[in-house]
Amino acid sequence: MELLPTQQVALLSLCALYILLVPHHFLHAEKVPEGSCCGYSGMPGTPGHNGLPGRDGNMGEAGPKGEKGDPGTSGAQGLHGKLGPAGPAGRPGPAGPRSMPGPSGEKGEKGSMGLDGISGQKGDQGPPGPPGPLPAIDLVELQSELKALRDVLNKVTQFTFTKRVGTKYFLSDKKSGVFEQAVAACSAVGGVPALPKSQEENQALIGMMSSSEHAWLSANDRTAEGTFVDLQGTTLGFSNWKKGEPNNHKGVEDCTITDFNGSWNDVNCDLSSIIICEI
Ligand code: FUC
Ligand code: CA
Repeated sequence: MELLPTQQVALLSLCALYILLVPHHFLHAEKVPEGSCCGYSGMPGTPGHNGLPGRDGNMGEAGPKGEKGDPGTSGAQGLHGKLGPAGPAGRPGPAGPRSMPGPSGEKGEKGSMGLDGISGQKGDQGPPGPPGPLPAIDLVELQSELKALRDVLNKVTQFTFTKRVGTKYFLSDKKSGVFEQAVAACSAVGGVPALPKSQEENQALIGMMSSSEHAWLSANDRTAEGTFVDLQGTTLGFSNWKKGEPNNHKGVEDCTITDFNGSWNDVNCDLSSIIICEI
């Protein structure tokens, strides 16, 4: 027969009450006078069932302190600190190079009239002025200029005959050849056969020629008959043609020579003439 939960609780309660009361009954049983009671105590009942599980106990006391843990990993790098204060000013640099002395002073004023009534002489020339300000020197430009000068010097000193006019140099060993040989020889020194660009240059050129000589010029009309150009194909800005020239005599004259007088004539390019270069 199944008991309802309330019935089970009532039964258990009765059992508990019995367990509490029966020992008490036995302890006091002797004190009851014989014959005063209505009957004998019964036999102890069978032990009751185990009770239900008790409630959770209270939390225990705090345990002992644990051992020290391992060090943690390094944190990320922090932000930059603030800019520090400016350092102290540096020591003054060494004195710069001394510049060139300035130009001499102007002549002094005429002296005042002397005691004897004769006018005074002009004063002596003043002393040189103080050194002028140092010029700004661009060392890179200076080195480049120096190299260019060396290059020109090396070329110029290779030739027996040289003539400078402005920034141009005419160079020659008075060797002869056809026009193409003149072009090749001049190209070897970074130049071209002579081509005066002014009367001054034309005069300078003939200044290095003897009376019987004629020399090649760069001027030619090989590309377009009648149109004389330089070796870059640029039309001439200056020319000094002899009267009646260029005449393309016999239809075979595409190159140019100058004679000792500086007069130009178109001639056959295969003619032999002296080679004078310009750089
Ligand atoms: C003139 C010149 C020619 C050639 C000839 C002998 O006709 O124009 O170039 O020198 O003389
Ligand atoms: Ca001619």
